[in-house]
Amino acid sequence: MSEPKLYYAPGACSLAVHIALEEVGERFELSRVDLAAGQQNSAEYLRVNSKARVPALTDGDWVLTEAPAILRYIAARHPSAGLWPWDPREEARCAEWLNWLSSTIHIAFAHVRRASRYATDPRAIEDVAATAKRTCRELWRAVDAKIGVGPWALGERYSVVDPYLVVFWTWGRGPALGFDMAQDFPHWTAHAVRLAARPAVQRAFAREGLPLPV
Ligand SMILES: N[C@@H](CCC(=O)N[C@@H](CS)C(=O)NCC(=O)O)C(=O)O
Repeated sequence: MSEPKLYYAPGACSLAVHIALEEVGERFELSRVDLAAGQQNSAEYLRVNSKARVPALTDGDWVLTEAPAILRYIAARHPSAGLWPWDPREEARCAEWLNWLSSTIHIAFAHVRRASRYATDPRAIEDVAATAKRTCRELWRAVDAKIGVGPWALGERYSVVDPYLVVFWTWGRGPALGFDMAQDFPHWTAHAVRLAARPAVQRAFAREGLPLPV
């Protein structure tokens, strides 16, 4: 096996992949993409991922994009780490979470953070962002209820869903949403704090310069 390279941006959804790589103990390289500087649109990066997004995982000439697919790949490559359940119902539950997070939760947040992609009139852009923020609050509440007492998203089993979830938890506390995570989403916050006790999570947060959930 050669050493994979993760293209990431600090605090972006690539953080989930970064944590998963740390969890399985695989040697990997990190390559930072400066999103604020628009590096995702550079010719050099577009040759890696023509979709102009992070994460991308490369292994020699082989490139994989889309966070859920990369998480599944890392877990499948290291079955002994147990990050992906192989029981049909548990596996389906895992896929259900990943799909919801990437197709609904992430996209709702994108309407707040990148509202100008969804409207052109300045007032419409403002409205898209404000409406999406309310939608995010409802979705954040739904995630909180679905996590329940955990301890993990799938119950007793820690899986790739858990590091993916913490990404959205950090976005909740960030400036675009500014939610009081501990007060408004206590189950999700307990989950994030539990996650923060894991050495793999601590290494990834430290490397990306992010404060751990408290
Ligand atoms: N569907 C993709 C979405 C990736 C994505 O939107 N990544 C964001 C960071 S969280 C990004 O690269 N944004 C740069 C941009 O929007 O220009 C996935 O799940 O991996």
